[in-house]
Amino acid sequence: MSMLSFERKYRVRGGTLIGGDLFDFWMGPFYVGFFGVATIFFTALGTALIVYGAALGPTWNIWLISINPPGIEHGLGSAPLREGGLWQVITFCALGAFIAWALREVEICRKLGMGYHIPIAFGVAILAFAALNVFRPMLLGAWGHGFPYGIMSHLNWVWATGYQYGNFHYNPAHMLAIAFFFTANFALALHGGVVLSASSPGRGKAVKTSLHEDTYFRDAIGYSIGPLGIHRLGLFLALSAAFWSAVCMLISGAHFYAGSWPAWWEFIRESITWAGQ
Ligand code: 07D
Ligand code: 07D
Repeated sequence: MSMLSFERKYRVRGGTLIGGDLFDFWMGPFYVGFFGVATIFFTALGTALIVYGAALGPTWNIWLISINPPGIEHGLGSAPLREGGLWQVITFCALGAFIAWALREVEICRKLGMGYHIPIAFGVAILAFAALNVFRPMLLGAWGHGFPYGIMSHLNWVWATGYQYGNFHYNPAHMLAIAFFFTANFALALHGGVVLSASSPGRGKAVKTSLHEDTYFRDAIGYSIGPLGIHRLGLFLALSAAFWSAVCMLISGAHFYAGSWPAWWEFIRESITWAGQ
């Protein structure tokens, strides 16, 4: 793909975290960098291992392929390749690829003199992944508590893990995470809606600006958070959703709370003024 005329201005050298200017160049539209090479390495190795795991059987059906974690009996030790060892190396590759990608984002931010909001946001997604397949298994004492890598099999894991704690909807951090996911969607719908309505006034009419957007919300609900504020709110809502998701899983297990989540709420029945009623 040819370089757009204005891109040359922004293709500045420097800002790398590692390797000096060794990989400080672009391939077509893509910045390479040390972490670009590292991402490709981990992704290629991880994908090759998934294909190898699939080749071991029993199916090539894309929906049913599953690379499973080791059995609980292997604890936190390393397992033979065919008994969960593959899952362990693939997990390492996945984390390597995610973290290298986040650091590549940091390098691009540094080149452009921007803040680090995007890598920080991706870092929260990585945290959620690590909560499921690194921190929680470590807290529970076995890699076997991680989720399997398969399109349908990872859904079975979510289902089974949820029912292990009775009704998972009663997990208070799961409630918070869901409320943040719903609110982030709500905020994006309002934001997308108001921007499109201001920029689509109808054929032949002048496009409106953010002053109209602000006025719309002041007229409707008495307050507008403003053009910068809506993006701060959006990022806060989205990151909170993933953060409380990580928390909801880290508190589910013998290290913190192993019972059923509905039963956890019993303390309210017993401790507040209406106890005994
Ligand atoms: C749209 C950005 C683009 C990303 C996409 C995902 C792969 C995997 C793997 C062939 C919003 C690309 C997918 C590279 C291919 C193989 C072996 C992001 C967008 C399009 N899930 N999950 C899906 C992952 C977990 C859950 C779909 C990944 C947890 C439920 C896709 C992870 C839990 C449902 C997928 C991960 C969980 C899904 C669509 C990692 C709790 C669905 C994802 C690395 C978070 C939905 C069949 C999407 C579905 C779905 C990928 C983790 C629950 C295959 C990569 C263990 C309940 N998940 N997932 O659009 O249709 O994300 O499943 O953590 O219903 Mg999942
Ligand atoms: C982990 C993904 C990280 C992704 C990364 C990047 C690539 C590259 C490349 C496209 C966290 C991957 C990138 C591979 C792709 C290209 C080119 C994101 C992750 C790093 N639940 N529940 C959640 C709801 C129930 C249960 C979270 C709703 C049941 C369990 C969220 C409902 C039971 C777990 C949520 C519902 C149950 C969860 C997921 C409704 C099952 C988790 C979002 C309406 C019987 C998971 C940290 C998330 C969690 C989780 C929502 C129902 C169990 C809050 C709306 C009652 C076991 N549920 N749930 O975490 O918290 O994203 O994970 O019923 O483990 Mg739940």
